Amino acid sequence: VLADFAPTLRRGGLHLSTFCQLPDPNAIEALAKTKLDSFIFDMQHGMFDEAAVLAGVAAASLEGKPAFVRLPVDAGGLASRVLDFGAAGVVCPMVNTVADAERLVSYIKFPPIGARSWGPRRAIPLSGLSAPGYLARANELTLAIAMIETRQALDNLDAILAVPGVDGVFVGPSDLSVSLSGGATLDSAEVASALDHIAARARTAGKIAGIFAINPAYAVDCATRGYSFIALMQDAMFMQQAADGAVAAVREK
Ligand code: 3PY
Ligand code: MG
Repeated sequence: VLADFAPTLRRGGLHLSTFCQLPDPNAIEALAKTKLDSFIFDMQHGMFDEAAVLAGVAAASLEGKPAFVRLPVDAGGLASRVLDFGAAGVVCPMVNTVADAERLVSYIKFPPIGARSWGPRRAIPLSGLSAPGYLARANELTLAIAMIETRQALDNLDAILAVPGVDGVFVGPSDLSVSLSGGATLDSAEVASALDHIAARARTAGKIAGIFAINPAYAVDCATRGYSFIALMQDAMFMQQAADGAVAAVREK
């Protein structure tokens, strides 16, 4: 599960993930049967706790799909733990400074890049590697992704991208808009104009450019702008939109 996706993602191939906020492993099993490439279990705004991450990684891996985890704010220590559970990488919200990025890397990468503690109980069997093999390849295979979602993060973008061990950045368009507009809107025009810049700086740094896309049209636009790691909508949105679409198709007859 770990071995396949990271090199493709690093090469900039389109990778379509989604945010999972509903922690039931049956829901993840169902989504794992779709053409989505991976999942991001959301411990920040979704209902995922550690037990749900553990069960969710199992459900996703039944279909050979990687599962990332978005951490709560200021919970970097959880990063090593979810990697030990077999998560393929960590998406960390509100990485605003070089110090934030370095702290993230310290939890995710083994020395010499970081200071991750050894104990990949679940990660080793899921990776199909031996313990020495996992130690040798974990820094390459498990991803540290820093969310860029404030004006401060935007100002520090190049420095954050330059931190060794940061594999990529991931735009949170809503928080970025809230920050850039001083709390005025979720839909600031300034975000749209920052999107090309962020993708271009990430690609120049040789790092992954990721973003959350609220709908397919936005995802297509982001892919055109150079984003390759796209979280396409959220699990509950898929359910609601499919249900409303089906109901409308019947009522409109
Ligand atoms: C944001 O838009 O702020 C996000 O975090 C998307 O998940
Ligand atoms: Mg956000």
